[in-house]
Amino acid sequence: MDIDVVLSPAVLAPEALKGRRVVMVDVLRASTTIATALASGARAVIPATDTGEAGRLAANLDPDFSLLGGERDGKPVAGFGAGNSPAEYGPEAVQGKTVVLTTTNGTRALAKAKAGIEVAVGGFVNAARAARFLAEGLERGEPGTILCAGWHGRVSLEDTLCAGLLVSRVVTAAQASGLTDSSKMAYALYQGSRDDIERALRSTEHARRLIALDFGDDITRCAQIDTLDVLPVQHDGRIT
Ligand code: 3SL
Repeated sequence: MDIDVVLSPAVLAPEALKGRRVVMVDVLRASTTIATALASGARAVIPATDTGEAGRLAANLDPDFSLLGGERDGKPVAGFGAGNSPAEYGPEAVQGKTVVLTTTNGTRALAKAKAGIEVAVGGFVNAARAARFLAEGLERGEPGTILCAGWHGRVSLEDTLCAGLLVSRVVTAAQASGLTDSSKMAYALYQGSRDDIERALRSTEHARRLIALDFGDDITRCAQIDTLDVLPVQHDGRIT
């Protein structure tokens, strides 16, 4: 069963995504925000790797039908219409609009993910759809990679846990023995935490940062499993 997990973009070998379906996972919070925006009726999310690029992309859009959002190290960016809290991307804020989003790690991981043949965004909230995307790829002979966004090149527990959930949805327990080491690590980690995912998320380094910034409620939202029936897919620089 060819499902690999890349624990951080920092360990992504240049050719590693060639010919593979990719699910980019940034549980706290870019994946959850992107899935929430699309579930709330956003027309598209355009990911940008830096704030300057995001500003330029947004400047080309009708201000009545667009929203410029994002964060740096969790904090909203001065002059942007929204930060990166999924709570800011409800229908009242994004329905019918194009969202330009730049985040510290998630949108940068999406830029690297472009090397895959198909790229989707996954989190706990849309795990069923992300797992189906990987399973359908395997049926067609397309191997899959779960690319964890991590934090500034480091591994994140929350992304690894979500990768483990996706792996567990795609492989049987018997098949798990044939996985790559990183997939096995994610799978085992998830099996040990599955009874209380929110508790596991709250124990992470990034949860502590978010709580210090007063975004503790976002952790509860990001820990919900299968609450959003959306599969954000990136094509030509747009996620729809
Ligand atoms: O790093 C990212 O892409 C963000 O999701 C981080 S934060 O949760 O908005 O701080």
